[in-house]
Amino acid sequence: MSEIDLPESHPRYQSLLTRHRIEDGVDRGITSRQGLIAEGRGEAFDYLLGERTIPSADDAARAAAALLLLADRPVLSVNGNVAALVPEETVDLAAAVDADIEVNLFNRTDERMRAIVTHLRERGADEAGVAVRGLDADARIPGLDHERAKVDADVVVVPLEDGDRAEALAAMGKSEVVIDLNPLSRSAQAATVPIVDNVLRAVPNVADHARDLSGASQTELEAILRAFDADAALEAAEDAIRSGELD
Ligand code: PTJ
Repeated sequence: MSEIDLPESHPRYQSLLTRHRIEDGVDRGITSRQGLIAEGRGEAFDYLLGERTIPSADDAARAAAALLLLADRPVLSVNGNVAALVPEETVDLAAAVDADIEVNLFNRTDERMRAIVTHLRERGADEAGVAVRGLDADARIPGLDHERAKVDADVVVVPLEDGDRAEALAAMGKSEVVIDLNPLSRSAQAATVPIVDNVLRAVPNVADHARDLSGASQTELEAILRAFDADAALEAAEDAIRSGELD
């Protein structure tokens, strides 16, 4: 049994766990009400994908790990949905690739910023020595009229992001890893490495690949990245969704 009182073997386990975490996130002032809607949209895509990591998404997760290990200043961006769904996993990924975490909210309020920073610190960031930033935002992403924290990184992981921000980051010349269940979203299309998968599976998967690649040379990491084709990965995901090969 687990936090939702269902065995992991239950066919709706992952979906019910996700809903529970998002609801709880709203109750705790971490997730926005729009986050509930975003979750519903994500669930529909995940259902069509068969709630599994398709091979092209696993390749993308490996390429993302290589990109993060090659980065000088990697940053993992966290919003209200990510904080609710994968707090420990995000801290673990940050520790695996030596990244900072930065809280960036679409619907920014100081209360929610503080709640998320505290939540991540309590969920292992302080213990792992992972910096959680965002409260001291000074530089803004140009071209966005809503308030967003600074991004002074060379590689940014943006899970579940809205398209404006992903496009603005791409225009700034950042390398972006986007985790989004919708291969047609502007975020996924703007990404250097789009991972079409649920954050619940993708974040730990990237961390596993990073640990696996920790001894790889720069040349090997660059070769993994060169072999990755973002357009082909998006097409493979769209095919999987449209052909709907459900078990
Ligand atoms: O906490 P805030 O204020 O920063 O707000 C966060 C949300 C997610 C509400 C905000 O960024 C937003 O409105 O996003 P969108 O435009 O609804 O886009 C969310 C994208 O994430 C959609 O393409 C969904 O398919 C996708 N998505 C939803 N749940 C998941 C997901 N992708 C991966 N894993 C999920 N669990």
